[in-house]
Amino acid sequence: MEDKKLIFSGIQPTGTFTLGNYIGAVRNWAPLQDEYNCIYCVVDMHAITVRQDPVKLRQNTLNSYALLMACGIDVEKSILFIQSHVKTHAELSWILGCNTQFGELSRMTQFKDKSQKHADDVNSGLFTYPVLMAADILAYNADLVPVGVDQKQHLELARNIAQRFNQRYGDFFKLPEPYIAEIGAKVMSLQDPTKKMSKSDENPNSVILILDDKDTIIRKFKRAVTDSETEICYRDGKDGINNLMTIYSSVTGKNFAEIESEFAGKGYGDFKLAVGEAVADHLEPVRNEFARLSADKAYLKKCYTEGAEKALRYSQRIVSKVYRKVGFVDRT
Ligand code: ATP
Ligand code: LTN
Repeated sequence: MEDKKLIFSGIQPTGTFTLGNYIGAVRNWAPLQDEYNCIYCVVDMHAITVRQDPVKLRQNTLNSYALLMACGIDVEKSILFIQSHVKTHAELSWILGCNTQFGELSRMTQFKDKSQKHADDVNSGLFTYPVLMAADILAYNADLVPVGVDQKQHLELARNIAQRFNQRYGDFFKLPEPYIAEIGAKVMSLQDPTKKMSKSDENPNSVILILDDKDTIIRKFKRAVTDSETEICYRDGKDGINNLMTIYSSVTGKNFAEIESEFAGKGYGDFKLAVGEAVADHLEPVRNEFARLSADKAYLKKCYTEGAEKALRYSQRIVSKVYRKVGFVDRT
């Protein structure tokens, strides 16, 4: 690889990507491919921190891989692979776990949220989830990590773990920086605009899936919760409208002032319809490309096999050095 900065990011195959995943994370990944060396990963090992049906997990993992390609990740330019195919992630995770404090992990808000949501299965993987995430990033010594704003805390922890390792064993890891989009870093639920739009939301009307068809997308936007006023403008307290404006802005490229004047004097109904149409039109090429790719299983398999080989080769160099640093005996 040429001497460019390295980007790493991952997404869980816990279902079809939402518009939140797309706007907050995945759509920003493709444009980075020319300027940086990029490594992207479907994190199936993270997904099993909450119960998954094995048949669905396998299908969701393959779909997520194809969806990333449909969103413009080019396997000729970037390394795109499935986490469980590359053993260095789990190996490094163990070592990093021995350099992470119980107290640090206890403070993670995602752990608190998810252990409340899945109170019958607060397993140790859920607790050490951020350690595996740090291993994903540090196994490649990545410089930048594009994520939505909800992952900022995990990234800060990854930096702290790297720093502690460097203090104990000598400078080795780079401290990865978050790379967060200015607009759309947190897309909110359409039914409760104070909550983030999430794949695991039980109410399907809260969430736009990027494979939803046009009618479904428009119907969900028509039902979006707003407020009892009439004016379309971005203002504190107008969470629903602010969210719709953010979404509209990120798919059309228009800024908030342009959107306000476009809809001056018009009602919420017109605005919701316009947002629905703009989103559906924007996502149509992604849907078409996904359908094309999913039909070619042999090609997909070739891509993820080669991706895993490249990722293993890259990360193995780094993880071998870590083994030596912590005092493990060379195998050969
Ligand atoms: P789950 O609801 O199953 O926990 P999720 O929808 O949060 O999943 P992840 O796989 O955890 O999805 O996240 C993938 C990427 O999408 C991350 O970078 C995350 O920050 C980003 N992301 C997730 N939800 C949103 C959202 N509502 N707005 C912006 N970015 C988001
Ligand atoms: N925790 C992230 C997914 C994820 C990730 C990563 C993101 C796992 N490993 C490494 C960036 C870098 C999430 O839930 N969105």
